[in-house]
Amino acid sequence: MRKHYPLAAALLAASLSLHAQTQIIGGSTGNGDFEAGSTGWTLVNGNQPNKWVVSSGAAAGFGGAQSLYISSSPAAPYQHQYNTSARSLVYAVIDVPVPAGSKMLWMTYDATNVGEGTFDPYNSGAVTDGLRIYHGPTSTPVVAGQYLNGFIPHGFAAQPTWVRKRVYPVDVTSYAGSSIRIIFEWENDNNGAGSQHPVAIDNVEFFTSCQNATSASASGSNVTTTTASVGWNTVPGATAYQLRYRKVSDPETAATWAAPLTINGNSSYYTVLTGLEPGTDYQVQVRTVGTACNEYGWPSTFRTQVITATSELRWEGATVRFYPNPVRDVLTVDVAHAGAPGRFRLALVDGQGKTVRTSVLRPGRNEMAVSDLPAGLYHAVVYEGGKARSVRLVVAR
Ligand SMILES: [Ca+2]
Ligand SMILES: [Ca+2]
Repeated sequence: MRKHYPLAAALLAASLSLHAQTQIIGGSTGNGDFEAGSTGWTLVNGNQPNKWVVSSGAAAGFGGAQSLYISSSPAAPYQHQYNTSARSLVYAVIDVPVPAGSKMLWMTYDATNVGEGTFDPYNSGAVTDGLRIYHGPTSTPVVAGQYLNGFIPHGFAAQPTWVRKRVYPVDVTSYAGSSIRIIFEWENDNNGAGSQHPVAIDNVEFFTSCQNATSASASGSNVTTTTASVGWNTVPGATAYQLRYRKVSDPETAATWAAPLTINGNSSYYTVLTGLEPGTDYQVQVRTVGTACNEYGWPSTFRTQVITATSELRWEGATVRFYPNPVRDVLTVDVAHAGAPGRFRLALVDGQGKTVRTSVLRPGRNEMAVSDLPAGLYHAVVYEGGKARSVRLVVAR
């Protein structure tokens, strides 16, 4: 039985500037955008019925003319669909050079996958038709139809639209000066269940940094609607720390990103950002001054709290909370109840009565991307057996 230690993901816009992190692969460099076909990648498909291909047929939303995706088509044109009754286990592999002196490596990529199952950070086996990502030495054997062992996976399903993903950093100290193998795994079972489309990936970017302990972060009570207390670990020999931040949606020319804050003193370990926008995703990075390595550490993201109201449904011992309302990009649905998983189903219905989203609600936190929906009034309808309750939800642009 494989043991999975999944990694969390968040939005990230890639960046490259003087003394920034080092971008190893991205855009046409290393064919991270798949515009040069599968050059630089090894597709390990064997005789599996659902295969990795690099072609032009993926669901709209990828960059350029091609992306990497799963297809059951035996020959071109490759449809972006899979055979849900034929088990497949296939890999797309890239060996990434790691510069000497590197300590951390992280990856960002665009992806979409409906498949089957919902990624569960505590049980990644819940993804029955989905993507997982592994890393290991370049000697790692990769064989279609055979499981990998012992590597750290990250993966997901149930994402119908393209989103930017970020994989938490990997300690690459032992790979510095050589290469690390990154492995994208697609697996589907043969239960006949699963929804089109399967996974597609584009715009893969890898970054490294010689920084290790200086990753900045802010979370929980350290973040309010307009402020964030950002902390980091101190580094021996540093005379100061520089911190830059921006809204994830901001360009790299944003003033708070182009001109970092300087916090003097070796023992400084936090600063408070003010004037932030409520309900907004921010990205933050920190680096040292006065040390041999002055690259930024791996970036983290945080979301300021929302001011807008929470809408809530309550009945028979259960609470279903929707927020923010109005919502722009991602609707969060928190479910508290003592019933079985999958007790509730959610449908999002537009003003014309058309169902535009459906989902099975898990106990705990659920997220639904709504950034592609037109602005307007919707009803979030929660079903339990034959019963339904709804709240009014505003999608704002
Ligand atoms: Ca592309
Ligand atoms: Ca399935």
